[in-house]
Amino acid sequence: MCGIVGIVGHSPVNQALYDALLVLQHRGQDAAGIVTCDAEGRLHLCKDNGLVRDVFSARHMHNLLGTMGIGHVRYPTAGSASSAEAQPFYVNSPFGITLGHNGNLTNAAELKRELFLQDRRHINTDSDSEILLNILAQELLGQQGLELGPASVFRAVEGVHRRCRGAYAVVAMFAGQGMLAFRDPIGIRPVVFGQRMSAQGMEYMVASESVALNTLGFELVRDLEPGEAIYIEADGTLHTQICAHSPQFAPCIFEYVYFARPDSVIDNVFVHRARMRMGKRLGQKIRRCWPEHDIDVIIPIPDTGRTVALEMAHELGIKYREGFIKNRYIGRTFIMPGQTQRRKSVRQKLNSIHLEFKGKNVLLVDDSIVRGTTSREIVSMARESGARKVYFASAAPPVRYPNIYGIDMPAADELIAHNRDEAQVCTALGADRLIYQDLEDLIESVRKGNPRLKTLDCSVFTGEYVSEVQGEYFHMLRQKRNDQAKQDQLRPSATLDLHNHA
Ligand code: PIN
Repeated sequence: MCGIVGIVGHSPVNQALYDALLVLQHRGQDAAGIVTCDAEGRLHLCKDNGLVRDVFSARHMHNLLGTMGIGHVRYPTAGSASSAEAQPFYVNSPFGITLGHNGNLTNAAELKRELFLQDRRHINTDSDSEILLNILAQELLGQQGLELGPASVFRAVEGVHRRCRGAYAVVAMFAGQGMLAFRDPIGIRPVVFGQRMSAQGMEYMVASESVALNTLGFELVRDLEPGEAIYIEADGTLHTQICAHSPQFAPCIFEYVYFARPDSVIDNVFVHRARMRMGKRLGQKIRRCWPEHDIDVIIPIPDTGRTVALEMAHELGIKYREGFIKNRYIGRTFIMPGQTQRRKSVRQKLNSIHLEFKGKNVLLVDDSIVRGTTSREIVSMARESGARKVYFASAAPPVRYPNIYGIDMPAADELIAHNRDEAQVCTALGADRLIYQDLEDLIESVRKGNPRLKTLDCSVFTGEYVSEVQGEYFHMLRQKRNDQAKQDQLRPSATLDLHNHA
């Protein structure tokens, strides 16, 4: 997962872009980058691996001149260890384009071949964002006359939609000309835009999440529609257009489960409210399916688990207690592969308050169970803290299939629920009972906020993908994720940033 931002303002945008990336840091901790464009049309780029606060120094900030710019934070994905893959990417022809992308192209290999053979373009990284940038550049080049303006930009985006498959929320900038943002025709990844009045006129901002607009004093105008593009000229003139022929609308449900910040509104749904509804429905399920339960206390696994657990407790009339304390200062950990280390890292991050567990039947609540390694460790911590019975509830249904739309998830066979039924997952976690949210309830928890959301991408639960995907893609994905895992094990002190996503 990644975060994107772009601003067309009337005063320097370097600080605002930096602040926006800080607010979007949860979407990617692997690398960060900003590119600005000054009054002469010259681009200034700074990007590297690391957290936002570590990538940009005061010196870098001084060099990021101009009133228009874009930024990106990147989540670690398979094969992306090199800083050469930090974004935004740049291509000099035509016009000098820079681009940042959130998502994943499922036909990247084919596009890369096409770019080389037909378009004579060389792709120098394994990043599909570099491919996307070159496709956009090529689509602009292929047009009659070389005028850059809303019409040619939107036609180029149409071309991108025609050629690219998968998920992409994109921000791009044309040197000295303007900023472009667009969303794939299925609207899988989120993008919003907002405006702010300044003394010199209206300023515009696009971002992955509305929270970035809020903190910078921009008013949220709306989400981009699936297949829609927005082009803001350097002087602040705004243009929007739907550039896809038959857009569908199936945004990713996982944004609501835990990726997005709770204070964001995505596709008109308050993320926080969606999580509250998940808790309520999960509570109702327990009342329905386990009326004779003997739960003494509900304990959340911080952070996302809290909202869900609180609503469950309310719904069931059971006590809610904080039983796990998270170390906020954990920072970077040097991980050696293996169970002992994994155990240690969970325990460095979370510690239990014994008295909340001792002699009690506890229900632990988390947003989801993915690999299961953290969850298993937490169940055993609860037992060691003296719990009599340990029950586990997940606000999302079993995650059984790989994500192909830009969420960094392990290969299918590393998912604890892959090829396991619920009872088997419960045993694997070492819990006394496991309660999963029903998919229908999860979907309704989100849809209640916006009934227009007829479909959501739920592929990690169902294995049904909302876009057309070639069978060989899954084979390639398995290879890539497995190869990456092997590589990580070979690195003498493989580093993994232990950010807040378990
Ligand atoms: C935690 C979000 N959430 C916690 C991410 C753990 C799965 N894990 C998914 C649970 S936070 S495991 O809110 O961002 O802090 O099932 O793979 O062990």
